[in-house]
Amino acid sequence: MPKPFYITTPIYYVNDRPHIGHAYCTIVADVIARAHRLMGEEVFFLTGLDEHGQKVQQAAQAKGVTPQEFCDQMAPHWEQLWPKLLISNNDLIRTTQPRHKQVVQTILQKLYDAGEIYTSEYEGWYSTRAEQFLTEKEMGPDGKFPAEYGEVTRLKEKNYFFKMSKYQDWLINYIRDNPGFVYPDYRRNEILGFLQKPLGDLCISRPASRLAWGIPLPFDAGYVTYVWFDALVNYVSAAGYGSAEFEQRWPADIHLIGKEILLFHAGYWPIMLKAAGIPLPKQIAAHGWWTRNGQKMSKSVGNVVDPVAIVEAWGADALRYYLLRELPVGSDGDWADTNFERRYNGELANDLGNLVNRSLSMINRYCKGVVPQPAVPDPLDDELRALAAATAKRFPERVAKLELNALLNDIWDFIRRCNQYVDQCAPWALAKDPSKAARLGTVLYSLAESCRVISILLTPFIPVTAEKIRRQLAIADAPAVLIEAELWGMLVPNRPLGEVAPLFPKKQ
Ligand code: ME8
Repeated sequence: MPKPFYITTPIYYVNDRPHIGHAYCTIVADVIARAHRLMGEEVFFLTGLDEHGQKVQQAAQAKGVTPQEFCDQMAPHWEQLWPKLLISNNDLIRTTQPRHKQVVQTILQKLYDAGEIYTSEYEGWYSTRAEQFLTEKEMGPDGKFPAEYGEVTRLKEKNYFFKMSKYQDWLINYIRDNPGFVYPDYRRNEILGFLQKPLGDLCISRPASRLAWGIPLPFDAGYVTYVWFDALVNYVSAAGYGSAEFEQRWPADIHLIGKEILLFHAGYWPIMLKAAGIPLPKQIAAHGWWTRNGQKMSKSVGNVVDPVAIVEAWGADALRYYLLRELPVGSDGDWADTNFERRYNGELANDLGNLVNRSLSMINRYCKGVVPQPAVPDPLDDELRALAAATAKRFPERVAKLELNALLNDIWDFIRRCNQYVDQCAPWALAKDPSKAARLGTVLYSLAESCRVISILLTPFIPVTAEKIRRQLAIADAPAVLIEAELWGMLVPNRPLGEVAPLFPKKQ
């Protein structure tokens, strides 16, 4: 079996309620996963939940339940969200699962045995919120730590440290020599800039007396594993580290993450893997942040966009479309309700919805609902056909470069060209003249073929709508495959259409 295309999202903190930012990352990963499936590849798409650490322990205490009970109560908020967003993940890892704990302990033991871990007495500033020791690097010019670290206290502890600093030069060279490793380019420059300063060794333990909710160190039961060390390992534990399956799946092709956790993924993680003798993932891709009407989303401000509310009001496809069309992967975006509605009404309902609806309705009206037989094409048909093929041909390269919003722009250029073609060819006028029957058949066939091509190209982005188009064309029995978008003439003439219905009801 060939190696599957392996893509991951971050594992989200189980104690949060999912909002549009989490939905965004998982939807982008889903579009990439579906695009690779459409290209005929086997895909392993992983998401998951980060369940250890102080925040969970504290939240559970406040609720009077055990941390495990707390996680089990919170996990369904996440597990139930993904199907609503049409997420096609193959696995969902929870860091409290035995399969994960075992692998974390195996890797820790391996590093310990290899002399990559040592103990040291450490005194420093500690942020409970960030669950990390802070140094002067994090301190602001006013001598205070930024508010995002919450309460910072002085701690003196014996802890275990991972010898990260000795790999710093290796990492810098690796990132320089592998320009595609960190995406986009400006994030690669950011991490290289960051690596100008010494990384230091990583404190990978927390005394169990202070924090019990974590994976015990295999070589010292008095300590649990630092939550980030635990969390990053999910990418290999879910892939079945230690089994034959792992050799098949690993390395991951893309770790998709938000820009704020770049250092963990492009700094700590490659070093952990290198030290453990595990190959590196091929790419760390960092996306940007969504704000709402220019403001950072936060529960206290009350401006959080709830993905479930959007799905209930507009449908999952509309949400997926907006998030992907609005910005390139990497850029920040601003959620503006008016903008969402404008794209829904203008691009989904008008451009796409009308094209499919009027094309197929005309086949109903003028051809008794049967796909017409095309006759000799004229230059307008040739042009439409060439644009369809060119759009489909560009698809793999766009996906490989994560140019998903540019890919949607390409598809919409084609959709708009099709609408223009309708106006130029005016089938309603041709229908009035019996001598133009052959031309009418050709025009309507070209339109039905265009709808077929569009349904394939849109499958990763708006899978429900793509399927609806295919049902209306009566071709939903066969799965969409990209190669068929490059071929013109796949629709069999003289076959009846399915039931034709509007794709996107207009909303005011
Ligand atoms: O960091 N805009 O989990 P997390 C866009 N458990 N994306 C956003 C966003 C926003 N406003 N807010 C969150 C953690 N995200 C760790 C990860 S991985 C080994 C451990 C997305 O629940 C974005 O992808 O805080 C970000 O990286 C992720 O949610 C963080 O989720």
